[in-house]
Amino acid sequence: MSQSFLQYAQQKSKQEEQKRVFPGQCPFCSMQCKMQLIEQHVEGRTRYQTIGVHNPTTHGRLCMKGQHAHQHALHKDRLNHPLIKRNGQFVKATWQEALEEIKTNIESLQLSHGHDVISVYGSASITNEEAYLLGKFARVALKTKYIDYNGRLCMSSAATAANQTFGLDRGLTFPLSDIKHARVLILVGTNIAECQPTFLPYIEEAKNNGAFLIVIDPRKTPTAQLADLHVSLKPGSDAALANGILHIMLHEHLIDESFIHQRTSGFQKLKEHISRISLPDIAEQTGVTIDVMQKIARKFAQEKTGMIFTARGIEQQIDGTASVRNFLNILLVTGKIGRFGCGYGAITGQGNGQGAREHGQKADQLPGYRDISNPAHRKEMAERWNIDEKELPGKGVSAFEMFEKMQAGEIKALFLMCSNPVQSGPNAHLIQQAIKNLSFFVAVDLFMSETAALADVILPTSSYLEDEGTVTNVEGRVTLREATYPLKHQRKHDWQIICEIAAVLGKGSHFSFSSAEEIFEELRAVTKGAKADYSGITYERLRKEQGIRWPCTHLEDSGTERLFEHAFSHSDSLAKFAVVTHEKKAAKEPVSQEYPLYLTTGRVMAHYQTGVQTRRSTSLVARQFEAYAELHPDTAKTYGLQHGELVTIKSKRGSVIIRCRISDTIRKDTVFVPFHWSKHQSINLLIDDQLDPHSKMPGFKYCPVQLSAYVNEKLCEKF
Ligand SMILES: Nc1nc2c(c(=O)[nH]1)N[C@H]1C(S)=C(S)[C@@H](COP(=O)(O)OP(=O)(O)OC[C@H]3O[C@@H](n4cnc5c(=O)[nH]c(N)nc54)[C@H](O)[C@@H]3O)O[C@H]1N2
Ligand SMILES: Nc1nc2c(c(=O)[nH]1)N[C@H]1C(S)=C(S)[C@@H](COP(=O)(O)OP(=O)(O)OC[C@H]3O[C@@H](n4cnc5c(=O)[nH]c(N)nc54)[C@H](O)[C@@H]3O)O[C@H]1N2
Ligand code: SF4
Ligand SMILES: [Mo]
Repeated sequence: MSQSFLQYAQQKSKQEEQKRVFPGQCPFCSMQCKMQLIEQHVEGRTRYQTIGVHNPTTHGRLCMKGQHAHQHALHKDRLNHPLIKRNGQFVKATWQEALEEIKTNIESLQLSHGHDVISVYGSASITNEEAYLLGKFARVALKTKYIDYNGRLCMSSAATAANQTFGLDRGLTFPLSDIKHARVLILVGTNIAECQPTFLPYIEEAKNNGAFLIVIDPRKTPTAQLADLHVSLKPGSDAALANGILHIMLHEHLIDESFIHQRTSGFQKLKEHISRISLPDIAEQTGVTIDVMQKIARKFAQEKTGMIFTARGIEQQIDGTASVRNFLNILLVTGKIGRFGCGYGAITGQGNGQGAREHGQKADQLPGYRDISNPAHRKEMAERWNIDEKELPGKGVSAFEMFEKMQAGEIKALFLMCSNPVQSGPNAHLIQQAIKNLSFFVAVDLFMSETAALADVILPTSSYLEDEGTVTNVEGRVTLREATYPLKHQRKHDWQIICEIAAVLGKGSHFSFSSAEEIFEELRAVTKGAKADYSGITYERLRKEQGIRWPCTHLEDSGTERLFEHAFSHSDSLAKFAVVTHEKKAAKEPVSQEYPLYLTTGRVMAHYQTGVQTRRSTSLVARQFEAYAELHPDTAKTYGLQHGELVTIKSKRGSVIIRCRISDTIRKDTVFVPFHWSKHQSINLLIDDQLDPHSKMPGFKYCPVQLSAYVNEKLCEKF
């Protein structure tokens, strides 16, 4: 007995010896759960396991995506060395060859066509250091005005709305720990249970304290299932619904007059506008009864505290900015912002959805939320970058508009870092054609994505396990992602790749960084005095304090938990009401006899974005291996469709073939399809490319379609 115990103990200690632990932070959503990868050699085999690590945001929780993230990071499909396309085939190249190829092509194109011939497309899945550096690379090394990023398709409507209403855009205006103190929560177009699973306990805590939960979503999602009131509105009708709620609030005098008087401007105009609204019209447009609107208005106004959260359901609309602003109007008329237990939460999406939108990847923006068209901001940044202000390019165009310019031949080259627009952009046919039209295209990725496959040069990069840097999470908390897993093969970090290309283009002196921390030191310095001020944050502090919420203006500053307690960020300190005319919706492609159903798109718990990463994880694929079309049983009956059958879904732009999932969790006039799958399941082949005029967001959540049972004609011919 004692001998076998000894043997056991010896074996155990040997295993422990062979065990290595790597710190990390999940590469997926905006919760940025802290984790550890445990690598263990047992009986000749290496086993991997990811476990959660305690931290102030998620307290050690992980969802299924985080638990299996290492499966894609360690996957055999990872790119190991640069690739150059020769005669239509990718061939293995050295870094020197790849850099030479890039230099020659960029220099000759810019010589013939000017600096703006090249565009840069970035991402909110890279670190703050890399997002900052990419913006600097476009402006200082390439000297092009054309830079934008995938966050344009993600957070731009919420960001624009918050800027217009409050004068500042930070995802949550309060710490997550305040949520439990709110008496009523309104969630608009956000499926937290599947998209930020480790956020959900904060909502549950509020509910346990007696909070009333209202979820506004055309589907009864796992989030909506927790609601005290689920409002299943027609897709695309959020702006109208908010007008209905405002109408009742004003009519029944459910408003906070002293807050409106002291802290806002523009109320009179809103009041006049709302007085002209007809509630029966709103009920017709939204599919929500006046009774339900009354319930929301009364509950939200009468409770002492309340919060409103929005995400892509309301935001990814061609009136997304106006719709969000109309929900912010509700916060303002009831005085539920700037005090404890109240506020606005734009649920950020990608891991660095917050930070990556602050530091210069946007077409109109310089680091720290500076404005590229503001002469004072330009002067400041030119000085800090040690360039002449005249050399600093002006404002470019948004993500999708860059593809339009590629198609038109005006932009002839693209440097793409960490995105897969062929699958994630609207009107995917056009994006594909635009990319094929390029003279030169460089993609930096972990894998041969659908978009990278079209590149002339692919550069292999490091994953979350290997790449250290800071990431700003959903509550505006800047966190340090430690990463010590060895960088294998010929892979390089995104920031190293940027620096090396800058060097071959003769701009090395502006990009002479040898670590992420060195870049962060520059980012701190240049954001001093800007709206998104990181100047008080250091790696050392982040390690010690486990994250700091910006603005943080000096080393003794503990950061900012709650925004707008005393003043909003507009120069007059007031928040601005917006008049939102929901009739503008007429600009949207209408449902018609030919295209009678609304298509809306989104996510499932097991997969992430275009699926390039999660479709390579066996555990996640096992949970969901293909796309599906969620349909109401009555709709399925109308079209003669059975659960599990294939259906063709067609819009004016294209069609896809997808398996039906029949469920009464969705409206009868609506079909839902997740966007994680490619080829004939790529739902963006159907989505229109009309953009919100303020944020330039496409309408991913609204598209008139028709359905028909899929018939395989080739197969039919055989019988
Ligand atoms: N599992 C998973 N988690 C993720 C991601 C992922 O890909 N997979 N991606 C991350 C990213 S980048 C983002 S941006 C977030 C997205 O997070 P969410 O915005 O929560 O996710 P979506 O599924 O895109 O859309 C949310 C909901 O909007 C609803 N909706 C559709 N149309 C309308 C409408 O007209 N009005 C209203 N009110 N609601 C509507 C949909 O039914 C859906 O349930 O998730 C992040 N987390
Ligand atoms: N129909 C529809 N379309 C949508 C949406 C929707 O709800 N419906 N949502 C939109 C939203 S919110 C978003 S955020 C976009 C997302 O759209 P994309 O940005 O296109 O999606 P990802 O799949 O995250 O693409 C990231 C790519 O970068 C690679 N990658 C991962 N990590 C790294 C890294 O560290 N460095 C580099 N260089 N590469 C890396 C991955 O392998 C992958 O190929 O899609 C948008 N498109
Ligand atoms: S996907 Fe989001 S919630 Fe899930 S483990 Fe990763 S960061 Fe956490
Ligand atoms: Mo996103």
